[in-house]
Amino acid sequence: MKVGIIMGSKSDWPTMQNAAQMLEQFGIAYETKVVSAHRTPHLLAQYAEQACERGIKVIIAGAGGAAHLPGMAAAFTSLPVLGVPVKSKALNGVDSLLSIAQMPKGVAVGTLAIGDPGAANAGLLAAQILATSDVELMAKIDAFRKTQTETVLANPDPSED
Ligand code: RP5
Repeated sequence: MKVGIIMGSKSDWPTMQNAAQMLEQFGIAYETKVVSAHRTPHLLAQYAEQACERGIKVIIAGAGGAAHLPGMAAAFTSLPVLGVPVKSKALNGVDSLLSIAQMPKGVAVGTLAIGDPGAANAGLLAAQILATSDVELMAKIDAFRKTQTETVLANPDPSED
């Protein structure tokens, strides 16, 4: 497994599956697991501490509300941690975003956008990180971006299907 996708609750999966789909698109091996900073704190410590020796290169961590999972995962490992703020019912994910983004100096979390686009981009960014030491993967990402650009340029009229 190259990427570990963790999330605070099973209820985060509809959002976090966007990260998994992006990794699948590039043929990157990943694992998924519910790991909660608050409900299973010892499991979180164990997961993050063992991730590097298990061969994980990047951790994607999604959580909503008082979203401490990405920051606490980053506290237990030197691997890059990408945080996805999951949309919360009460505050639409602004609480999640601020909880993840405002890390103190010295412990880094790469914070993505709230919800589905953020999860998809976490998968894409994880792929880009892995591609820095994988020429074939970099070529796949270049091709993905080229297709995306060509699709936009080929469909300039917004009123057409
Ligand atoms: C967070 O609390 C989880 O990441 C989730 O986004 C939120 C709600 O969890 P559930 O009550 O749905 O399990 O820890």
